[in-house]
Amino acid sequence: MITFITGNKHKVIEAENIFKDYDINLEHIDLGYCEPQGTLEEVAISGAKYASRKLNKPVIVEDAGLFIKALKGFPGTYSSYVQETLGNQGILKLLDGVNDCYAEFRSVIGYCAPNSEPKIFLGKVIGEIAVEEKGDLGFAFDPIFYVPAEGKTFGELTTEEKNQFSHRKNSLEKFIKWYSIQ
Ligand code: ITT
Repeated sequence: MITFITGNKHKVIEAENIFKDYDINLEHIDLGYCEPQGTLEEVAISGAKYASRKLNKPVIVEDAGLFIKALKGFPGTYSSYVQETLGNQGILKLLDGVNDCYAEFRSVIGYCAPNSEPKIFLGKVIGEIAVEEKGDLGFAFDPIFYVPAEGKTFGELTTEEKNQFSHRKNSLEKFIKWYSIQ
């Protein structure tokens, strides 16, 4: 049994859908942990270590973000705050008149068991910031994250479809592969 520590219900839905193909039981607890200001990796390491000690259980946490090239990686580690404040319309305004629309989502999974040190697993997906919001599936930045190979934004993909190649799928799959041979 692994406990996924998150306060984001959308992450839980996606993770459950990914884990169902494997023989690993996943439970979810919204423990809340203090996120230091730092990289995704630093946040995942400290969160996983804190939660595994606190609950005395093996846990995973995830720190994720949207990195927009023309904005030098913004909102990156500030993604959650920026989504709540500027929102998708605010991001589209910042990119008004900008040609380079390259962006990537990154997800870092931190795993830790009570008596060991944390391990991290990085997943990415590359795409573009769309000119307008499209689709009402998914959450947060999904309607403005356009995937050229699909011809659709994440907001137009079902959980199953997004889970074929998302940043979260890639980080969780790396974790699952490692965990399965422990
Ligand atoms: P927890 O820390 O409790 O897991 P959170 O929502 O605060 O939940 P993060 O700190 O990892 O999660 O913040 C990442 C933010 O990046 C998240 O709140 C979204 O705004 C955005 N984000 C991450 N993954 C996303 C995805 O798959 N689709 C759309 N937006 C995403």
